Amino acid sequence: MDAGPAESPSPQPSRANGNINLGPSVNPNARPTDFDFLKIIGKGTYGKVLLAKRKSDGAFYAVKVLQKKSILKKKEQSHIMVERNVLLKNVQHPFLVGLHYSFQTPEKLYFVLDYVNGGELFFHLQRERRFLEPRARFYAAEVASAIGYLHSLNIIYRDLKPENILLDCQGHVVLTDFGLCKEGVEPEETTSTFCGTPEYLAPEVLRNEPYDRAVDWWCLGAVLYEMLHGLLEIKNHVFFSPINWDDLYHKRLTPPFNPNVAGPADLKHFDPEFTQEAVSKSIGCTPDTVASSSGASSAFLGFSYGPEDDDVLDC
Ligand code: ISQ
Repeated sequence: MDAGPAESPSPQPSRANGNINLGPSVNPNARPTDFDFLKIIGKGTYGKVLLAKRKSDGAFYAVKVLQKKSILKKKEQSHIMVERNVLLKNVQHPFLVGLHYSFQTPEKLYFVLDYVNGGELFFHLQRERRFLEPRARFYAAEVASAIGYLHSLNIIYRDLKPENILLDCQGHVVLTDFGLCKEGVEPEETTSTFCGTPEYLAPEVLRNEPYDRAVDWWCLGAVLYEMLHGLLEIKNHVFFSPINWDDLYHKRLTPPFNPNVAGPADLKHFDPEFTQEAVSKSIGCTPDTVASSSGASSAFLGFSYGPEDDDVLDC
């Protein structure tokens, strides 16, 4: 923190004058005109993150700007307060984004954060498809270090995913986006608020069941898997971009070629080398006569599979 925090121990928002209590990080003298806002570098549900240059000293920051009106709805507000509290709970770790100070105008909240410009891990992973094991291990270890630290403060991160993992200019991990963290969950305690990105969420979170800090290790496992095995599933490859996979699955796409068969007995597309061969009589025997003599029936228990009676062909 490089701004002298104001005395404000209460974590509760105060709506007097439309002001929100930003707690100890608030810098009462700061204002938006202190900065030149240069670029938008991120967007989320609650606002934007901008690259900003402080006029007084030329320092660069990532300034997260949130619209009060969009967060004053109760649920969302609790997220922001959680974010503020998490960022302020003296949460300081080499791999967690640092909050320098915060301030507000009648319409907006401003969080002045470390600016990191090594890119999203997700971006690098997409470009390189996958990382070799030592590189994946390095990132996973830095993330694990940050997660372990949050857990030591009884904070569950919950929304670990490659988009929230940035790299700093040296290539170290920086975790951002504490808006979805769950505070104050003791080791033996569980919580059940649903939040986060479905792809990476632990099953208990998805099922809305009570969960604990183990969900973060689940997410780390998912991220590590993606780092090692590649982000794409083949279905997301640009080659397949015109394909709607749901339409495809439901056979709503017209095939580019019609085999034009006359009916089930039309075998013109099978190799005559097969179709001209005589069918052995034993193939038509009942299971009893074949299996009982060889003792083979028990070796293939459960092998038979089939629809009930109507084993019909479509054409
Ligand atoms: C810091 N630097 C770059 C981007 C960011 C996005 C969100 C939060 C902090 C950030």
